[in-house]
Amino acid sequence: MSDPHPPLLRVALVGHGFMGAAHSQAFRVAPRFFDLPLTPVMSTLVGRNAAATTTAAEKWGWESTANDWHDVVDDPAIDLVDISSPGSTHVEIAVAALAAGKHVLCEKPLANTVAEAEIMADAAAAAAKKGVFAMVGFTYRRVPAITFAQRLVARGALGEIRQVRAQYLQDWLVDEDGPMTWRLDKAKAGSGALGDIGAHAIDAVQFITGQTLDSVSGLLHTFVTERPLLDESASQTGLGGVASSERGRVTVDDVALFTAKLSGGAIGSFEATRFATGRKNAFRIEISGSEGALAFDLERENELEYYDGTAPADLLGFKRILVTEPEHPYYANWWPTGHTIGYEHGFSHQLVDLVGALAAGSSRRRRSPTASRCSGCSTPSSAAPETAAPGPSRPPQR
Ligand code: SOE
Repeated sequence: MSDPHPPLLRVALVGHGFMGAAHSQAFRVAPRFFDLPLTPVMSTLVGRNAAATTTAAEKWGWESTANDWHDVVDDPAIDLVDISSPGSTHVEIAVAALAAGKHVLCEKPLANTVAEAEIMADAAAAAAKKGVFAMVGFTYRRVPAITFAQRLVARGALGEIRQVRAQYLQDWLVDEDGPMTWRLDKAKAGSGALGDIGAHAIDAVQFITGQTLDSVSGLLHTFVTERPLLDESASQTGLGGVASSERGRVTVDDVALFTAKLSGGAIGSFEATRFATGRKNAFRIEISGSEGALAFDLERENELEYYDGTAPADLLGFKRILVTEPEHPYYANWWPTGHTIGYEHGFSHQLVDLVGALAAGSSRRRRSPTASRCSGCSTPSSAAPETAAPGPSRPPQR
């Protein structure tokens, strides 16, 4: 039986952009679907811009705000510091938080340089001796299909792993007038596609195969070296911004390509790009073993393809497994069998339309299907065309 009143875990989140929103959503939702042994309390949201931080805190339900991360590191009430700010801030915050006895969750890439990462690893090792916990936010390890892929490899379903292919393909920088955000500034982000999305490819491959990357050979390339600067106040919010007429220098890679040798004898090819025209968030991994293979694509995140090379010849072929069964990792706490992760958002959209219709008054067209009987009408009410849903605020931007 789970504890009906688990102890509290008072959290401070640093950053309220794209990742801040994603982490806030996790703190709200996870305790409602999973019986957690500690109850996260959304205590303090930290951001430099006071107005933007207050707005984000109210939106997500954080109890209070701070505009300097030292405040939460010094606050004895805080148990966990979640670092979702740009990479350049990670080392200082993480080391101080660990030294103050706070548990730390730090977004990837962990640090902007190897030297910083080593300092953080040492701080985490020292803190661990005092029972303080540190973790890097490689969320894709927790996509049920990826966790399941790792389990299949670990139980020998693929035999000896020989080759891996990992691609993380996005296209949000194809427009050369797309503005400079902090993600294009090496001083803040550390690197471009390599650290932002290539890091996921590297981590997922190491996680699934249980092998580390021993040696690599590759290239980095930047196609667009100057971009319009963002209006400073807007860029701090992480919620988009207005491009100014000035241009700034892009100091990170647009594309990273490399091959690697893995510790267990496998070889791999990796590609991370923000210039894969038409590909929005295609994170693909294929693992080829002596007895089988796996293929995953984040754009179909509820699926895993599995090839059993030991099957009778007339049955050979990739099989699509829908990773939505109670037997699959994490899944049992979500929805009944087959109801994909993502199913829940239909209900959110329904609520958006319902509330929009209520606010709009009598407009019937917004409420399809309605509960009313449609006598003699030529178009069934359930088929009434929708009007555009009232748009919520813009999504968090990179
Ligand atoms: C966070 O995990 C992250 O890597 C972001 O930093 C990327 O920009 C996003 O595209 C994928 O997720």
